[in-house]
Amino acid sequence: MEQTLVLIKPDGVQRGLIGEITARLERRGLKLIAAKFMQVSPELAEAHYAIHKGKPFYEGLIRYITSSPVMAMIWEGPEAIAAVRQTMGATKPTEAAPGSVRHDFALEVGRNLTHASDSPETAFQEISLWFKPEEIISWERSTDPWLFGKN
Ligand code: DAT
Ligand code: MG
Repeated sequence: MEQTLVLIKPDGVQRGLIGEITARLERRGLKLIAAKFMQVSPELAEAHYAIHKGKPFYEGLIRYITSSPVMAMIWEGPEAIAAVRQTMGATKPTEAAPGSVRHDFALEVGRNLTHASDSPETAFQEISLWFKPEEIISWERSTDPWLFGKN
């Protein structure tokens, strides 16, 4: 079972879209295993976006993610990494598939509402960067067999 880090960025929080976005993940069948509402420090932002350091949008990206609180979560499920990125849509909202979060609620790449891990390696790194092991809850959901069943 995969786990993936999801952030609802400051624009999502400010615009009152926490419920809308998490509802889509819940409705799809993904399972929430950790969540915290937090102000991101410059140190955490820089570690999270280290791969983008030096790019023209890097400084603005750090300012954006630290500008106001975020909702950080870990979601679990079969192919959770691909599933969540599909639910969020392409990085540039005008290229995001209709029905995706970024298509339905965003216009600009600099205000694209969410972050989601893009591979098993980055998911592992990002989960350990954002959450302590004791903040992650392994739990039995009564609907798991109806969502995670293989035939
Ligand atoms: P994603 O968030 O879809 O994984 P990414 O990892 O390529 O996208 O980039 C991280 C964030 O950086 C992205 O959500 C928004 C910002 N970003 C990426 N490309 C950008 C660009 N060309 N101009 C402005 N911001 C950009
Ligand atoms: Mg990315």
